[in-house]
Parts: sequence; structure tokens; C-alpha cells
Amino acid sequence: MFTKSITRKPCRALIDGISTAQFTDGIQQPDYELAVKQHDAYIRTLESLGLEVLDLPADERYPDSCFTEDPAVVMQGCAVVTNPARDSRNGEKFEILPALEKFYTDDQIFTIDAPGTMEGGDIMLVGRHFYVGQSDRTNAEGARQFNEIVTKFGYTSETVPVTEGLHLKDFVIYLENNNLLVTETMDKVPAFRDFNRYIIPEDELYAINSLWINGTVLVPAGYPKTLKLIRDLGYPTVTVDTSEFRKIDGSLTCLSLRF
Ligand code: CIR
Repeated sequence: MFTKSITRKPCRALIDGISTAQFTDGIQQPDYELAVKQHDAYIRTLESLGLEVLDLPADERYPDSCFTEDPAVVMQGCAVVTNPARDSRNGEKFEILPALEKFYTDDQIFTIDAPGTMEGGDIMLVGRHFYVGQSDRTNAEGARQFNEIVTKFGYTSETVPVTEGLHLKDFVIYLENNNLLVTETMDKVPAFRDFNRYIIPEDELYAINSLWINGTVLVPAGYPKTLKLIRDLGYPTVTVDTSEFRKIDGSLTCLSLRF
């Protein structure tokens, strides 16, 4: 069960966030005002599911800083400050640290250091085992350092190649109860063979990044097939509109740290 979350308000510079969606899908820059409303609604949803949310102030220096999932990985008894791969995001690691210090002592906070890179979107926890996506953002050295840290706290980890795009959790997500939502590619990954795997259709791939919170699943608004699939699996669901974040490749898990 999660009891806490760390989020950060979107900044006006959000419109200049890193985006592949704008090129591949021909969509426009995000609407800042609408993004703020969607972010508020997201926080209200987390609160309604029992989380106490620390919502950090907007930081105009970092267009993508509302995606607090990336500069840290949090778990019971340990927090890892990552080393975001892109220059425009790297400084977010310094800004997330004071927030982590509210919940973790100095001996519980670790860092991924160069030449290691890592972003939290590549890290998926199942029980006490981490799947670490090796992607353009998380390299082998980052994964190695992460493994060394988390094993001290009774966790294990293994790497999984990310060959389709940004982060691991855009292509596979764990919904507890041994259930995974996957792409066709992730469906074939040996590391996932013992899970119940549900392939999300091509036209709804964005909805793979749904978010389990204390038994309920948040699903991005506008993906009816995925919503039905998740409901048919027996989960209560809440739809959350993330249209403005999608324009800069952001989705539900990216918008918070949960622990
Ligand atoms: C980026 O490219 O870094 C941001 N525009 C999107 C980050 C999304 N984060 C995530 O999936 N964890």
C-alpha cells in the first residue's frame, strides 16, 4: 500500500518539454493552463486513494520537472537519486533531494553517478524485485549501481531491454495480482514469462502506462479498450485526463513518486 507521494507543479516552460510525440503524431505543444488543471485533478485522485501528497512548487528552469518519477526511485527504507540522461533534465536530481530528505535519513539516500545514467520511468517494482529498463535514458552502469544499492535493502534487480521508445513503463506495467499490461514486444521478453500478460492494442499503447494505487487503477482518459480490459480483470478504475502531458511524452506514472 502507498501512503505518500511527491509531485511537482507543471511550470510554464512545460511547453518546451522534450517531446517525440509532437514529431511522430503531429500534435501541438501542451496548453499550460489545462496542464495545471489536469495536474490538480491527478493530485486529487491520489488523495482520494489515501495518499498524502507533497506537491513541490513549479520550477521554470526544468521544463520536464513535473515528471517527478524520473529523478528518483523510492522504496521502503531507501531512496535513490537518479542521474537523468538529458542535459535539460539532469539538474532535477538536485531539486528532488530536499523532498526526499523529508522522508528518508541520510543513510537511506543514495545516488547514481556518472557514467551511470538512470531515470525512474525505467524502473518497475514487482514485490521486492526491480525490472530495470536499459534504454536511451538508463544505461548498464546505472543499472549496475542501482543493483548494488538495492541489494543492501533486501531487493533484487534485473535488466530488460527497452527497444520501442522512451521508458520501460511505457511498454510494460505491473498491476499487482501477477498482471502485466504489455506491448507485443514485451510479451515475448523471457523475464516476464511467468506473469499473466495482457497485450494492449497498437492504437491504445499510451494506456499501458496505467497506475495501480492501493487496489484501484488510474487509466488515462480516452482509451476505452484498455479501460474495459482493466475493469474486466476486476479492478476499480478512475480515468484521469493527461492529454497535455502526453504531448511531451508524459503519462500517469511519470507525474509522481509513490511510497
Ligand atoms: C522526457 O522526455 O523526459 C519527458 N518529456 C517525459 C518524461 C516521462 N517520464 C516517464 O515516463 N517516467
